[in-house]
Amino acid sequence: MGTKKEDMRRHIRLHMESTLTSRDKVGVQDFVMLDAYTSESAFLDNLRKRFSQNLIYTYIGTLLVSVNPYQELGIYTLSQMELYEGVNFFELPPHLYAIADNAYRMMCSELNNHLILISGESGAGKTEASKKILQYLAMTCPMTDSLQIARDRLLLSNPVLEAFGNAKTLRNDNSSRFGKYMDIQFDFQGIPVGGHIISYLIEKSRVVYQNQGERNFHIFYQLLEGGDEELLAYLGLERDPRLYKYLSQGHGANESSMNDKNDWKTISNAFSVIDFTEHDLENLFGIIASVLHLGNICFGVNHQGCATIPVTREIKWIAKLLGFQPSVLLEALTHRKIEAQTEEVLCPLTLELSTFARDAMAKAVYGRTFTWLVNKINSSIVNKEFTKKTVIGLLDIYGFEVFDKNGFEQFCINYCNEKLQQLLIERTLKAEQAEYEMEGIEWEPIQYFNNKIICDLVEERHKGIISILDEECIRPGPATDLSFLQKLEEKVGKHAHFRTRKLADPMGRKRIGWMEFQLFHYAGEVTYCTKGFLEKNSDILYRHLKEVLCTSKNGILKECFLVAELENRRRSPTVGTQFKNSLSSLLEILISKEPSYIRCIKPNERKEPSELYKSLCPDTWPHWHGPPAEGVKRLVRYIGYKPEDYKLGRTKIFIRFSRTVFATEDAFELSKHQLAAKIQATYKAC
Ligand code: AD9
Ligand code: MG
Repeated sequence: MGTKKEDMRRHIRLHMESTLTSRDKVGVQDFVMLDAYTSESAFLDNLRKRFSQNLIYTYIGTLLVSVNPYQELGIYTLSQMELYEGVNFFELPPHLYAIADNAYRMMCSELNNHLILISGESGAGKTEASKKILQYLAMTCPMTDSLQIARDRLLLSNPVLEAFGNAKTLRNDNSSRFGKYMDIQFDFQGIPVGGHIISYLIEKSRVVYQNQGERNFHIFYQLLEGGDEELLAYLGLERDPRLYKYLSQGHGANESSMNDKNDWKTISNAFSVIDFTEHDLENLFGIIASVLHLGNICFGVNHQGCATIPVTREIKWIAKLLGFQPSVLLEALTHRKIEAQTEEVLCPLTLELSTFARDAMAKAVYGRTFTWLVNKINSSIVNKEFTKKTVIGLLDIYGFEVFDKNGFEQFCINYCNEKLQQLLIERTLKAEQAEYEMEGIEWEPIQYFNNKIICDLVEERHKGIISILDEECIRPGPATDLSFLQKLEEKVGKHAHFRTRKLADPMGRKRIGWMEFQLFHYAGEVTYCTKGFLEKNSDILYRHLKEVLCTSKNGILKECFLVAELENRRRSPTVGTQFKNSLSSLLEILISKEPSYIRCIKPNERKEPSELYKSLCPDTWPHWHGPPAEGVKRLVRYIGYKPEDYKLGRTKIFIRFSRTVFATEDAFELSKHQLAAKIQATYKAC
């Protein structure tokens, strides 16, 4: 094996040397080697050259840039793993394995904790990268027989968490809807002995509602598609996902590229390895099925305008699976307990509030079950025997995302990405330049946008958007999503990175709705609709429903809903504040470790291989909503047309000099036809 490996390395080195002379064709493997390495166009040009040769990885010093190939490239084989094992970092072409191997060897030699921080927008390849790194470490690190099970559990925790925490969105068919930080623990000999996972804010709203073209969490479809007849009968479920309201709103159930049946097999096997008992699984799928039944409950209205529910099969199934009396559940879904002076009074709910209570129950049950799942996996993978451990931490969060409509979820996700970007800036660009200064080294300052200003805008105590939202959530008197928007205008209206319709210039105004605000993120402008912000931030589950859930005989719910919670009368922190606090703890974890960085890039919006074309102009991305002529004007201004280069007609753009078109083509690697088509399409569509 040793000789074969040496031969391959020699072959690769020879290949690298020969490619040095053809760098015009394949680019350079480290951006630092570019003559104009701080120029954006030289960077893109190099990336494009490499991508066209299926070279998806490039270094910037020790930071790895990865472009999602959207195809299998055969670069994650066992022999590739062996190739990178124990080799000096720059000796072989850039690869995830080199990053993983380097972190591992440094950890072993310096006996300190390491971190691999993977960032990039939604669909850029972070989750795939983190899985590949875990596989690399699992396959190449020394191993003992007794620890093989720990390794298998670590690996198999991934598909289970993905089933419950990932979903199809418009941007990614396997989008992470929770943040994940995983420590891989090693003993003093560098043997992986266990792990520990921390999860961050799962997108619970998806359980009850999905946008057009999107799906609920994979697990629902996997269970219906893969579960055997006996299991489905036990849970009272039909096989067709379209029969369930919580699965059919987005109409994305049957359009997925996911293989739910196969994935069900994978997770069924994983459950047995990770130590889930039959009883655990019975409880777990009892909960998943109950959520589906909950969604199908139909409320009626009595002559007083209050919600009613007949004792339907859904109520009976939920009561059976979760272990309540059907009448108790019925009452809790249609009434609220109000505390009068000496006693509690039952107050009937309107149809709207009952629907709200039902959805709140579904979200709470799913969200807490997810936390239970993470804890259960942790109890199976944490190794308590080894007290002296070093770790490699892997961070894989939900990437920056922009849709046509962005809500509270996107606000949280994008805030999280701002925080990571800030960490990256603080620890790379800023730290490095400060060091040069201290050492008296001559250097050319690199211009970069420091996004701290946006982090502050979101999170600053008493002044930031989260604090303003919290104030609206707890203040007495009628607070609404609109009053929240007005408070924002009042308190952060002058901020350079914030805008509402009222504050925008006349042209920009058309692009912002009455209920919306815009943030100018490091990755682009995002328009958020405030509708639902108050409700989602407060995340209220009526006390009456909580009481019922605390009496559940389902073993998992028993652990998730404790009576002690009912006794605590203090208001729990809002979702926004909890998220802010958990991100602050995450940053402390990250800062305490020796970092390696991977920045993933999404090459196109269509999830297509071999296509590196992103957006001609970030201003018009992802969709331009303003007047068409204005959109085209911005586009051509961004790609560098001079006013004398073009004239705008009523429906067409006339480009005067062919060199203008050619230059644009070169820059964006679009054929003349594609570019013209793109401009025309944008002109017509936008
Ligand atoms: V999100 O923020 O969770 O929405 P990610 O995690 O950045 O996003 P993900 O890793 O899920 O993106 O990648 C999206 C899809 O791109 C995958 O499902 C694969 O189909 C594809 N992909 C990503 N990386 C690779 C790769 N290295 N090789 C082949 C890849 N395909
Ligand atoms: Mg992901």
